[in-house]
Amino acid sequence: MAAGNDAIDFPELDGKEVRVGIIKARWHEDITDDLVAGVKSALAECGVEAENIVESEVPGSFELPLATRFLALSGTVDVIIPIGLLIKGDTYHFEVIADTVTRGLMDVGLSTGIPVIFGVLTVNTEEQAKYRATGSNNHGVQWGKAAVEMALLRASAVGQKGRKFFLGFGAAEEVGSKDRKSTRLNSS
Ligand code: DLZ
Repeated sequence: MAAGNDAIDFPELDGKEVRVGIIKARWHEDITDDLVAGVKSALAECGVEAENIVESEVPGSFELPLATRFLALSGTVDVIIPIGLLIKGDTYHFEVIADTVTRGLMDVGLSTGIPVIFGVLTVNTEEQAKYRATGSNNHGVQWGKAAVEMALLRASAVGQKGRKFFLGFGAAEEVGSKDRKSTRLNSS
């Protein structure tokens, strides 16, 4: 059975108007940095402009859902890729937070309508993590492509391709490419 990046094919994806948020957790940072690099290589391949990529970070994976929600509500991005690594250790930490973080991230996508990609590796060992964060098996690559695909799906679903929704926080008008107009939900 195909695994990793061989497990899925992506169509041609035109990301030139897509704005992407990346939030990295700093636990196991050498590996989450590699995952971010994988994401960025896929975004570049899809034509996402560097100026349309917003990057932020949090201490650990537990902080990812709230940070993702803040960014989703800012109205400044079309899709968010939270990136973290949870390694099963000697304590009960992994069991306590793996499901919670997953559910939290899913909830942000469903409640805000901004697609959230699941960029959290949940593994038993550091070796497993490294295998999934390097070379042709870098899972960040499929997360980046999934992000562009979901952003385009949302644009098509809401019928507002190329426009932003202002959902509550932040200064949406100040971010993104300059020739694109911001819009408020209830503007005339
Ligand atoms: C505390 C902790 C532990 C033990 N392990 C991890 C981990 O493997 N991956 C990760 O992203 N974060 C870990 N953390 C930190 C928590 O996610 C969180 O940052 C702290 O508990 C502070 O809320």
